[in-house]
Amino acid sequence: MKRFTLLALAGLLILALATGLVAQGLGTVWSRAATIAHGLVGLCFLLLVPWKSPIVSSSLRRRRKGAVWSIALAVAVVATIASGLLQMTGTVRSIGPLTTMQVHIGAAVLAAGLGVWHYRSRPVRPRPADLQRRNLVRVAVLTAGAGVLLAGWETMVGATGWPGGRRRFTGSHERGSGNPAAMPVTQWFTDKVPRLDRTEVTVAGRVLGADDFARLPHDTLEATLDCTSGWYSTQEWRGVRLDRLLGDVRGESIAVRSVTGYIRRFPADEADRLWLAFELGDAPLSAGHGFPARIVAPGRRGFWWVKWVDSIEVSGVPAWLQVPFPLT
Ligand SMILES: Nc1nc2c(c(=O)[nH]1)N[C@H]1C(S)=C(S)[C@@H](COP(=O)(O)O)O[C@H]1N2
Ligand SMILES: [Mo]
Repeated sequence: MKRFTLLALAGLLILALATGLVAQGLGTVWSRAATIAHGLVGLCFLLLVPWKSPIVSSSLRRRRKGAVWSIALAVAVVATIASGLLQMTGTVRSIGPLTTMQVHIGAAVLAAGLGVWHYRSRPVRPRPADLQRRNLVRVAVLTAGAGVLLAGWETMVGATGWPGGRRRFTGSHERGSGNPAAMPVTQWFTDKVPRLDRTEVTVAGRVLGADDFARLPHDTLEATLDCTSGWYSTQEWRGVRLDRLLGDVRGESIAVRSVTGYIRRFPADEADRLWLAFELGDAPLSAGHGFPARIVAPGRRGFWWVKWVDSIEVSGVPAWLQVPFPLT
């Protein structure tokens, strides 16, 4: 069981990161699947504690080198799982300056780094023989056990009436829907809210002003912005659909750049599903929410909803040729 436990923990760490990234990267049904898988993986860690504990005690007794880092890894894993379970309940919005989800992600990144170090200093190399029947049965039992725990936790969250019972399939909690003033203002990493007075946006090389935009057909749509920091807000947005702005899109992607330099590339064939919005809830956008214009990208996570749009350009660079998550 020792060898199985160590291999399983390494595999779980990889799976936890992969499912977490998919859950956070997508705003569609794939995020739902990944979020459930992510929960199962997290609880598998807990189920392995009884088998990992004796391994930990014996190496602590032998005073193996790097014990401090191993303890740090254990703390990071516990913090990751605890904040994940807490996020599900919706009872604690923030811990210090960070949202519960941000604590979860921060602890997970730490655990991943320490986990890689831990594995390299005590490697257990997987072998084809590890795929023996007994281990496959163990994986099945572990998964089933995690399923029972997950269902139990969900049932408890529902029964207590905690806000988590109403969370979205991405794990995000509702904030200020239908009330723009109560909707959080969030930046990805480093951007600051700029106070702009100009209303021009460069579209395919042409500088368009408020009058130009007013002449174009507008849509009012209800759309949900779902931020990876763990909240979502459904609002009424008003703006111009990108295919009406750009006409026939001849290129691979639509690059939307913010005044701040923040940039996202959308696949060219999505022009009829993206909006350049000027209004939120019947009023011009506030500075915080992207004045004069921002992207509304239904079904895409919040970090795609570029604020303070400076330019929209069709480009020959494919949309997949960009980091999946912005770096600044
Ligand atoms: N230019 C720019 N646009 C941005 C961001 C940013 O940091 N810079 N953050 C994104 C993220 S992570 C989210 S969740 C939404 C938040 O929109 P809001 O502040 O209107 O709620 O804006 C997105 N647009
Ligand atoms: Mo976000």
